[in-house]
Amino acid sequence: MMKRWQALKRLLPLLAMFSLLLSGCGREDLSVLNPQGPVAEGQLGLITISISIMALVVVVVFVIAAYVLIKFRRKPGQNEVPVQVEGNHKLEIIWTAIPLLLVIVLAVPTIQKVFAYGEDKWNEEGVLQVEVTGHQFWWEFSYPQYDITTAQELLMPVDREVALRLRTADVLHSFWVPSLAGKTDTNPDGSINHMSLSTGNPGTYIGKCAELCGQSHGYMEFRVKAVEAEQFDAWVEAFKAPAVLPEDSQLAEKFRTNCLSCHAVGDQGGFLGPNLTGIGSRETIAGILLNDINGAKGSSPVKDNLVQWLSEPQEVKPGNTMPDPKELGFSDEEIEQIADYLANYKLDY
Ligand code: HEC
Ligand SMILES: [Cu+2]
Repeated sequence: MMKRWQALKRLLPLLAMFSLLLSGCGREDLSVLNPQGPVAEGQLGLITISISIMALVVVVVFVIAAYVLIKFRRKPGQNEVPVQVEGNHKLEIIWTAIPLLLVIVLAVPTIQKVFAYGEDKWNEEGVLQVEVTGHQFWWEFSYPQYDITTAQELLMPVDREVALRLRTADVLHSFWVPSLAGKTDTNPDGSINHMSLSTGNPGTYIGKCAELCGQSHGYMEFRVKAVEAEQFDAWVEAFKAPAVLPEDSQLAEKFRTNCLSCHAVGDQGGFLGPNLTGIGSRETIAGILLNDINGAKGSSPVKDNLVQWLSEPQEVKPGNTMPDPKELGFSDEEIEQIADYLANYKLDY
């Protein structure tokens, strides 16, 4: 007895460490336990049903096991072999029927919801259509109804259903916004997956790629920003304004030839990289450097983050496909100027 206690005592610090480690896993903003829309609410319902059934089974089994262990244990002086029982129809039927019933109770709502949430609502009246494309390691959002393509931040109006068509430009990714809906894979076989989401609460909801997709998979974050309908309309209008380029014409030319081969601003440029229109009013740079006044060092966190990204893109997101601007011939000073230009490229909405 004494020995066992000593061994346990030695394990205690280890157990304490594990519980500390695990407590670090919870991120408030990535929790499914605080749903902000009907889809996430339904999914939380499924979690609740399955955990309740599981807990019920565990409790019943443990109570029966404890009862049997105590009641039928060998008592002092009791040496004869107890009566041996083989087969009991009643019991066998009971312990087959109950699990079957539990599985049915779990399966019916699960199958219903899995199909309902993956339904194609693209052509339903009044929905906002958004095409989602996963890239290593960023998200592209296109709004065919408005002829807009943006990245990293999916802006949506509150109280309007958003129908999503999901695909990938390269490997398997998974679109997941814990507070609103998910997860839905983007398949490399060219097929398109559907899902929908909506919320009545304005706010910023964090999303994450939920399918290991390469070196910087863990940094493949995005935001879903729900705003009032008027604000959404203002964003659409601001987005469609003519492109803003750096004021210095030499720098503008350098930016156009080196950066707009992949990036777009306004109606100019390409789509191999994230659209940079209005990047100064986004909440992140590259989806992972937070433009939060309290979080970043300087007086302009957006600019600081841009400088950091443009100076060492491979440090921020190892394995990403953007070339190092320094290798494209940009000096530290020019990076500073480009960062300044992009930080001030804001959309008024
Ligand atoms: C070969 C294509 C390519 C070129 C050229 C290129 N980029 Fe990029 N850029 C990318 C890709 C791809 C990403 C997304 C990286 C990621 O997040 O995984 C990116 C990301 C960015 C971001 C962050 C975007 C966001 O949504 O937060 C900025 C800012 C940026 N690039 C600026 C520049 C500038 C300035 C230049 C010119 C010096 C440039 N890029 C040249 C492909 C390119
Ligand atoms: Cu991914």
